[in-house]
Amino acid sequence: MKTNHKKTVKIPLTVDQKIRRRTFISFGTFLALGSGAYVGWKWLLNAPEETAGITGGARVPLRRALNKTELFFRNFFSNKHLVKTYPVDRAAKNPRINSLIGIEDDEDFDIAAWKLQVKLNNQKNRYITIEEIKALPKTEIVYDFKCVEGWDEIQHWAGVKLSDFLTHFQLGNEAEKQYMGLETPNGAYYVGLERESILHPQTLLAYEMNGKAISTEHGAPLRLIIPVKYGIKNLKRIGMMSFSNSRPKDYWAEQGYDYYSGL
Ligand SMILES: Nc1nc2c(c(=O)[nH]1)N[C@H]1C(S)=C(S)[C@@H](COP(=O)(O)O)O[C@H]1N2
Ligand SMILES: [Mo]
Repeated sequence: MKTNHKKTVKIPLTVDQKIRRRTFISFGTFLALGSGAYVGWKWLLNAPEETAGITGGARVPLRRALNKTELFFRNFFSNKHLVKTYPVDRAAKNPRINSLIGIEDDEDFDIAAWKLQVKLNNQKNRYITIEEIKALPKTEIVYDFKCVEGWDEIQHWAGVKLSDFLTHFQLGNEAEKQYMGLETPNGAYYVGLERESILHPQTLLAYEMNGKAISTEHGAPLRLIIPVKYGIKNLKRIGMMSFSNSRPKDYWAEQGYDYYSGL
């Protein structure tokens, strides 16, 4: 006698069942991803705030990720990579004026008495006049200046290469430090910059724009032109220069902007 093989018959799912199954799967996926995101968000939210001060106080893991971008770019940064330059006739004739912190709020400023204050490693100060700076080799650049607020403009600047300035004034030991801090004479606007960017061959202490002395609004008598950074780091009217191995205070980083602000 032959045994009867039990046949398992696959009954096709009805359309209704198919829909229900798909709904179940997609709802399950939604639930899994959703709760994952929620847990992640909770983790970030419960994470302690970064110590206030240098940066705008994001949650520690988030700030850590932002600081990692600085490390990443610093490691891959090459001083041989140059920002694109343009012919002089492409430069804006009346470059825009963006913001005047440390300039319009300083009624006591006397340009004739101005000297650049450099804080040395031995805690002493060195004072350098604009004539001493203008006596150094002049470098010009025409490049696309970019502001984080979303505008850019081709501009023509001239001054001394920051690296030439540091060599000439024997600030080599100071420049060994990881960061440079710059401030306006009244201390109202200030930036911090890492060593690689200050030594970049296109970084200038500028005293001319479009072949003439820089105007007050654009940062007379001396401003920073650092093409590898966004406008926020290009401090106008430099009063004080310092060096350190920890990040100097930075006006916009305190407001939550990226400290590195590189291009
Ligand atoms: N002292 C000082 N420097 C400053 C600023 C400022 O407000 N004060 N603004 C920065 C910003 S956000 C930009 S985009 C550029 C604008 O330079 P400009 O006014 O010469 O175009 O200067 C930078 N340097
Ligand atoms: Mo800016």
